[in-house]
Amino acid sequence: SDRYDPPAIEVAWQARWSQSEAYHVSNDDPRPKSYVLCMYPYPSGPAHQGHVRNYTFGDLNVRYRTMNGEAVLSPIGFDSFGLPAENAAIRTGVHPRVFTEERMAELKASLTRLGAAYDWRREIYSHDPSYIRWSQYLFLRFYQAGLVYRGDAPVNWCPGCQTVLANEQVLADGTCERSGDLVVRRELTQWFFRITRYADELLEGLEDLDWPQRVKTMQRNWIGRSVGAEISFEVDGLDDYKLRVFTTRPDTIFGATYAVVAPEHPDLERLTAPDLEERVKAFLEEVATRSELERMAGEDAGKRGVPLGTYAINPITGERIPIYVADYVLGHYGTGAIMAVPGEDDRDYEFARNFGLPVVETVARPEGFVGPVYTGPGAKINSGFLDGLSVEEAKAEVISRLEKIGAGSESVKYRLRDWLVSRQRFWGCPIPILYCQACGTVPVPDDQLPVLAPDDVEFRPTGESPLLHSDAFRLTTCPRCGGPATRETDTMDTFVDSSWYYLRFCDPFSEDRPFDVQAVEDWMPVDQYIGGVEHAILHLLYARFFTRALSDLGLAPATLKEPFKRLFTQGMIRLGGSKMSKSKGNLVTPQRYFDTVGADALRLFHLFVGPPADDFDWTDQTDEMIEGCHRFLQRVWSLADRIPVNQGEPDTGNPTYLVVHQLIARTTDGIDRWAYNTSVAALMELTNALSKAQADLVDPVTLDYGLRTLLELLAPMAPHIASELYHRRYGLDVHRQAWPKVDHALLASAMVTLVVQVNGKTRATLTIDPLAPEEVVRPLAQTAIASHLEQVKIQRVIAKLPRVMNFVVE
Ligand code: ANZ
Ligand code: ZN
Repeated sequence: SDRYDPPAIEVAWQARWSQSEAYHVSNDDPRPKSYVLCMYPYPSGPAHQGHVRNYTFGDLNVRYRTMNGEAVLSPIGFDSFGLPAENAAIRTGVHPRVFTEERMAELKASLTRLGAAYDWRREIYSHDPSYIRWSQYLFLRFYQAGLVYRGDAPVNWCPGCQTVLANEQVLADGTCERSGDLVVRRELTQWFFRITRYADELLEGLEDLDWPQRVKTMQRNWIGRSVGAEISFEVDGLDDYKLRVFTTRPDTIFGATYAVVAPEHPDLERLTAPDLEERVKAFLEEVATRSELERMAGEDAGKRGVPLGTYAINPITGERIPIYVADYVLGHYGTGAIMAVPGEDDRDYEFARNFGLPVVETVARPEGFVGPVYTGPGAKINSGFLDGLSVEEAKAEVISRLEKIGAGSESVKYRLRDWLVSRQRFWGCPIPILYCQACGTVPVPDDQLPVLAPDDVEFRPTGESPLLHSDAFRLTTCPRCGGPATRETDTMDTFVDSSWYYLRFCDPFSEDRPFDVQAVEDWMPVDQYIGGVEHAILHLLYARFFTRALSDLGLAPATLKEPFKRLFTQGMIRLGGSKMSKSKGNLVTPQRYFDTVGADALRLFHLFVGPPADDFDWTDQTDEMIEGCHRFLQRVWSLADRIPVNQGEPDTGNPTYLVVHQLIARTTDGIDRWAYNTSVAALMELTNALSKAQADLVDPVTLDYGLRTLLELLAPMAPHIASELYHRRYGLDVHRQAWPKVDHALLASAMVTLVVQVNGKTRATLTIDPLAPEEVVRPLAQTAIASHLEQVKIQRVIAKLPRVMNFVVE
């Protein structure tokens, strides 16, 4: 018997998996289909521990589902466009493709070394000309459907560099990181996806998704649906003009003591009295230097503004109120103008105090309330015909009055803005549009796709895309009139690439279309999507938009509305303590562990360290824990050495047999609940139980049965050692075995009664598995006595499992 040598057996099994194409699935596979997907990685070089964690979870799901009899689509690819490669090109002169493909090869090698099982035939990467072609093709379908348009949008503009800057290139003090000049905001014509058309659908679609609540909440807030009213104010001295404001509190209209327009408001000039033009102009120049965040939340936010010298007429009260321009009102939200109610709105109050404007309270304050601004419910006061109504009643009443007099109506607004996809960058998917003097904006014909960037360009630190200076690329002929035309030189946001890659994975083989609709229908939606919470908003929202739009355009199945049925967002790994330093940073690269304790131990550690959704700190003790996982696998190895192969019918009456089934149940339950740490704990327990049984000379067939089951349960978590031992013992591939089935009748007969108490009084009894740990039992117990836990606080839980669980409450 030889010693456990993880690197040797792991590399050997990886070679076998790759040769045997074990995880290739075909679209006509007869088994029930499922689709497990990890967010495709940005190729940043060799894997780091975040990758290891992510792809370990993904691989566990793939192998587990496969053992459960499913045909599992497990593809991978690379989100290979993006800024880092372009910046490296500027620094080193190496072409972004060369740089990117080196990083891709490194990451691919790490993923393979981790033992993750993929159908590599389906690999896709964003910069592949065939992927570019179909990204451009889809862009043009959206364009034809009116879901892509060109419009003006503010960008960060550096007057020194004469170029647009990404947000990351603007320093905290608002200056350019390169020139040191003050960055200003400027309008530029750019391309947009009309995602706002789907705002309501994207909101409603969240309901049925099996996603973490907090991710759904983030998406809801990002879409930001507000119900209120649009109200028209006449402006003194301006005939045929109405200033439209958006408010969520039309009931407060009697307290509107001034109005405000955003600095970007299109009618600002008309609304400015001649003697104030100079002051307004100076104010606008000052505003242009501030970010949106500073405007809304910075110091002095809400206190800056200038009166316009004009007056609006309140359509309900007939009152004349001054109009201001102020930077706490944003140009692109609502109507870009508000009625200000300092009695019931904090920002309005700050501003009113600063400018000495009157405050009128329109809601009765509850007894004991202190403070100038009250935003809660109550009876209307100082509000004419609304007095005595509740806030909600008053809203409805005002809206119906406004409708009668033609001065307003109910209105719904969204925070969500259209998706700006133009990037002034080289390393991205070119936008397939031409500009012709005669014909205007012309889409590149499908048969001229893909539009590819040329290779012979120069990368210079000017901040401008080399495409702008490549005449070979830029100058072309118009496909409509044959006259001279120029190409769009902007490329697409890389989020466009990640908005449809999961569809292409279903059918990366088609040469004549982005994907076969039937293949997408067969595999989609993704049954389990896995990734970081940093993608909770943009990527997931854009992908959901793409799926819905493609479905509506007939390019994806009509029934496919949501791409990701179930989402799991894993916790983050924080580097703690002394490991923070860069010089020691190499201590945590996976390679070091691959070469010593092996991938299986590292995988097991990531599964064992805590609930997968939680963050954890990588500290000086972490190595100790990985070492511990290695020792556990060594115990499994030597146990297999001590237990001879003895196939036959196990003794179902043997206590060891019962333990095996109790632990099958717990391992399976842990996997199904994404509580992998409890599954690993169960396997450790099983190993101990078998060790003891072996020492006690338990029936050899039952022992062998126990060990065989242990290896099957271990297979999705530590696939190499499980494969090796299983193959040595039984000559079979463990990953092709059926997932062990629990003998439920046996477990039921071994169940015990748990008494659930509140402050020592019995309130319920439960039948439980005698080995179930507290974390499994507690939620069951809590549900059983839910009525006794209402309106009390649990102080402590005293558990004497499996007999008693006592909740001490206040
Ligand atoms: C009067 C009022 C009275 C308001 C009151 C609030 C409280 P949400 O919920 O985010 O939709 N508002 C409208 N457009 C704005 C803009 N472009 N920039 C900044 N603020 C704007 O908020 C809607 C409320 O935010 C609107 O209702 C408006 O102030 C302000 F007691 O109108 B309210
Ligand atoms: Zn033309």
